[in-house]
Amino acid sequence: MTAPQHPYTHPALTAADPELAALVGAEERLQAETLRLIPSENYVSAAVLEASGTVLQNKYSEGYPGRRYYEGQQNIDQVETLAVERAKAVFGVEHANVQPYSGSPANLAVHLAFAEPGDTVMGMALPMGGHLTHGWGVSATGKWFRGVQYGVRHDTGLIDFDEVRELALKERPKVIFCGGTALPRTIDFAAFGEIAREAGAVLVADIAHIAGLVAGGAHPSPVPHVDVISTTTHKTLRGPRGAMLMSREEHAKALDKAVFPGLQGGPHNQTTAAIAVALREASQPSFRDYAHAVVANAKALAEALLARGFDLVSGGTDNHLILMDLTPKQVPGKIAAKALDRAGLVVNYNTVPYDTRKPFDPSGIRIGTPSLTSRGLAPGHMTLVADWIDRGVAAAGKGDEQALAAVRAEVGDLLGAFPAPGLPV
Ligand code: DSN
Repeated sequence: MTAPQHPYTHPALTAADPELAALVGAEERLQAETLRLIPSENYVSAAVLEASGTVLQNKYSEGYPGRRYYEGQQNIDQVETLAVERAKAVFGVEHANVQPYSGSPANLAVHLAFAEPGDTVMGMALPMGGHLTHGWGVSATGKWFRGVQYGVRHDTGLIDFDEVRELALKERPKVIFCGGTALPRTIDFAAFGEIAREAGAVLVADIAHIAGLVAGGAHPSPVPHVDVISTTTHKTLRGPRGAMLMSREEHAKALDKAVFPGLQGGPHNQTTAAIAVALREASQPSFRDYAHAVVANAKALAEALLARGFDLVSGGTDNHLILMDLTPKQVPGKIAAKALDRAGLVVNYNTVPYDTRKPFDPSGIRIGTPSLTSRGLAPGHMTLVADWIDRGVAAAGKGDEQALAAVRAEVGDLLGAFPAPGLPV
């Protein structure tokens, strides 16, 4: 049987497994032809993609460079050391561990390093914009530890630091997390730092969403204010799916022990290599331009959405992310997200603070500008994007499939002029 023809080039895969190759090709087309607005997604460069698909994945390397439980580490030790040194340079930290498999294991390792089962940990509540792994009840971090949670103010959509301080002093958590997954505003690391010191807690900044903005100087760095930095590497940082933990030297041992042997076995060396490549890219002047462009695009998009009557949580954005409450438009988030998907605009439905609807059928959608910025779209294009979202949400309310198809055609026309990094088209 001959493999099906398609314009994408994975010759070995196509020959060995045409069915799977066809799915990869279809995903490549989807990522090329749609406007990807999920704020935690991006396009990695061809170099990052290549690094993550290398023979480095054949090697077991439990331990750390120079202290492994397997031989044959002549190259792997250098790969990991490169990644570690680049992380230290890009973020200005004393210690970096590049082995966590992703953000959730990284955050569980933080718990393991600084708390005992049953101890109190504090984080932002998931429906307020926090993350599952900051002590939310359904996560291991909320089942094995006692999670106490802060939120945002109902009237402003902003963190109430009086509430955070009061809760921290009352509950005396071992660990406090700041950061989250649906926070459109600058995180005030200094304010959290003061509170954590007063409460005697280890402060962890989870910068997964904004790591690329921090690296590129488009968001203040947490380094002077926090004890530990946790981040994924695949969001605004534009690396492979992975994670890092960073800290001052005093916490290095505890974090390293928690990652291996506390939680994980052998690191994914191909991912470590791709993290090293992404960090090299993040140290270039062009990455600073990208990071600032992500924010400029988000601000322009927020302005254009506000002008079209959309209700944005906190009234706008300071970073890459916009959280839209669609209640005034009388279209539930899930229905809007699914309609926008049919219109070629890929978003995710999301709870908004104080949501009266359920997490699986919430009031909002969450959008962001990392992917479209990586394709080269500029603030001047954001009126068009806002217009498509506006027409898409209106069409969702009316079940107007023709209007959605019209938007999809326009999206395809524009994106044809902005090839996506890393895709073979
Ligand atoms: N799911 C990630 C996000 O989309 O923000 C966080 O885990």
